[in-house]
Amino acid sequence: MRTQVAIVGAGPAGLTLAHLLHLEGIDSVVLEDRSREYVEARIRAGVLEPGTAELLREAGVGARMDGEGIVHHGVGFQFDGERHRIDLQDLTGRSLVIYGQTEVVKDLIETRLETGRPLLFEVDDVTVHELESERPLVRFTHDGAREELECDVIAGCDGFHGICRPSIPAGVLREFSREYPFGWLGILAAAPPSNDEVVYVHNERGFALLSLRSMELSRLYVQCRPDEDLAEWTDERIWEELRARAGLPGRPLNEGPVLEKGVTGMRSYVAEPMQYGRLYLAGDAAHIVPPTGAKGLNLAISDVRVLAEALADWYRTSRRDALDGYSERCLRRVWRCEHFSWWMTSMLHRSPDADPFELKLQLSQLRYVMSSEPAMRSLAENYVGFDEP
Ligand code: FAS
Ligand code: PHB
Repeated sequence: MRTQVAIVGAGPAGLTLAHLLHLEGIDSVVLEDRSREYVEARIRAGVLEPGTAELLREAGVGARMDGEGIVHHGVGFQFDGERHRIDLQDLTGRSLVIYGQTEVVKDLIETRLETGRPLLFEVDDVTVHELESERPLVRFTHDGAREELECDVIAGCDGFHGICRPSIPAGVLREFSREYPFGWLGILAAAPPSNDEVVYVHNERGFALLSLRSMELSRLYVQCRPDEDLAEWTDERIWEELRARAGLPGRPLNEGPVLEKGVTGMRSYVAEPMQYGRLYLAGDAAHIVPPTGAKGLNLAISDVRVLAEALADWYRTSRRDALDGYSERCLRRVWRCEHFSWWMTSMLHRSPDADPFELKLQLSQLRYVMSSEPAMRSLAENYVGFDEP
């Protein structure tokens, strides 16, 4: 088999890259180790920055998002028994689209299959080779046959636990990371959202997040231990904890059947550089942010926008400067998002060994942000994201 760009991973990064390349007339093959059903069923992110929404529209993949997505002009914060709102539209002139990552992935898969270009599910034993040469190789097993894919470039879009980043020789990468002593227990509930917009809740019992997927589906999270045993969290216990943390007099939470629940660990992680020879890393394969800033999915899309432009430039002009500058250009935005996600996480979560001093600092910071327009504007511009990827 031969192609121009071999893409490992059919998450938002890999699928978006494949389509952006297709629009440039660049051929690719997408290799995914899970089944289509598994990939389409993963409940993950929900907040699309305007830049992400615009890219999907421009790429012709935004119709269902515009039909079913919910536009949010603001974001809520709740602490000390009070609800506050930051008006994103007023402060930045930009708004968000609430549209599940699950739906984005379904739209991208549908679009890919319509092009007739290769998207192989349930591939096994993917390995990458000859990264320093001009003819890198991807080997994999599909339908019981061992295949070899020759290409010009490999895009490692295989997430944090993929094989591409670890294929870079030892000593090349500088890795930066922080593990958090807590995680999120997330539920999808058949209950109309109690809130019009996403609400971040600071509470002495721990963080909670009130989000949604539609006017009938709530997406809710409570901070928990990173190694939480899901079996210990009955639906009733989850609702009880959400009421205790996020309930306000006169603002009851709408409750309903829990359709899906899961625990997500939290870490900050960056691998530098995001490229080695003919291998380019994008999305979670290169960096991870705690979901408190709603950046993970948006960063992945931003990386592949830069990579697709750089590859198109190279194929058009044989000039390599955009490709050679890929990592440096992405990392500027990556580190801005890493800092913002860390800052939001530190301000809103109660670490297990938290002392009263930390609580006082957090409340002081939250009160300051909600009472100062420059501070609100700073949070708002980070939350809606920046134009320059
Ligand atoms: P992904 O991990 O989405 O995709 C990688 C793909 O590569 C997967 O389909 C995987 O099956 C495949 N793959 C892995 N190894 C492979 C191999 N060896 N061969 C072939 N394929 C391979 N972000 C937010 O903004 N908000 C959230 O609320 C949020 N919640 C999250 C919850 C969970 C449980 C997780 C894990 C992440 C969450 N994220 C959230 C972050 C998430 O949205 C990621 O940022 C986003 O999926 C990144 O997209 P990709 O880089 O494409 O990686
Ligand atoms: C979500 O809707 O899943 C969501 C919203 C905001 C976040 C993280 C997740 O910061």
